[in-house]
Amino acid sequence: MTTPKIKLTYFDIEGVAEPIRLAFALADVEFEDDRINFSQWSELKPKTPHGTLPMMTIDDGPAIVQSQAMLRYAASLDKTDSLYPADKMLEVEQAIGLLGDFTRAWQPNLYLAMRPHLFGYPEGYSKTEEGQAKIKEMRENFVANELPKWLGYLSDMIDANGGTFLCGSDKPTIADCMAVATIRSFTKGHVDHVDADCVAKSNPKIAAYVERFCALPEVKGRYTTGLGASQ
Ligand SMILES: N[C@@H](CCC(=O)N[C@@H](CS)C(=O)NCC(=O)O)C(=O)O
Repeated sequence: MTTPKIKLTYFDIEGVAEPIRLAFALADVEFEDDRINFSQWSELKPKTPHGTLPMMTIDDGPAIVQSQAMLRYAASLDKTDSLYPADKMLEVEQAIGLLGDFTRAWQPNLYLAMRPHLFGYPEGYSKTEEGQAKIKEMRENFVANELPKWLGYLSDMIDANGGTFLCGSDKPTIADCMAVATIRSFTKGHVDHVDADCVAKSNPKIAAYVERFCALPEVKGRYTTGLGASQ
């Protein structure tokens, strides 16, 4: 089978496209990493199926959306079949489900600042004194009281599955691609009131896991900030 021509369009951030990019890197699959800026986005948004990115085309075919679909597609192109082995389906899906819960638990802390109307607050709320205090309190509370719980679930999973990656092998799966992107998003120092060392302080085993993943030859040198950047 010849490798299809793949174009992945997303913003110039890691976000929900990064697990897909990592999976392509691990599977040694070439793709066009199309990163757009926000002025390009206002023109493109109405032309996308759901008004969101990432978006993918395969052999110039119709637009495909939903990052999770693309992540599993990337795994299907892995000739070594290690990114999503059939005999690890339950482990991989459990880990991906857990990461979805973790992200959903964190999202209000992020989006209250960006989209306050979703939470019943007026536009511009995050610029007010009250809004700023609320966001600070929520994020600090999450880092102190919620983050350790989610990182603990992940490190328990790694421990129960042999101590290297989430799903029990010396090779990463798409669950690890998603986990590393999710965890790294807390460690780049770009979110107000979230210290870049919060993961390392809260759960050193998880910090070591991210470093281990980022030391893989296919990933090494990829990052300049956050956990894994020293690899
Ligand atoms: N469930 C979708 C979520 C897509 C999504 O919400 N994308 C955001 C960026 S992470 C977006 O396009 N935001 C820009 C906008 O809504 O205008 C996926 O995983 O692909």
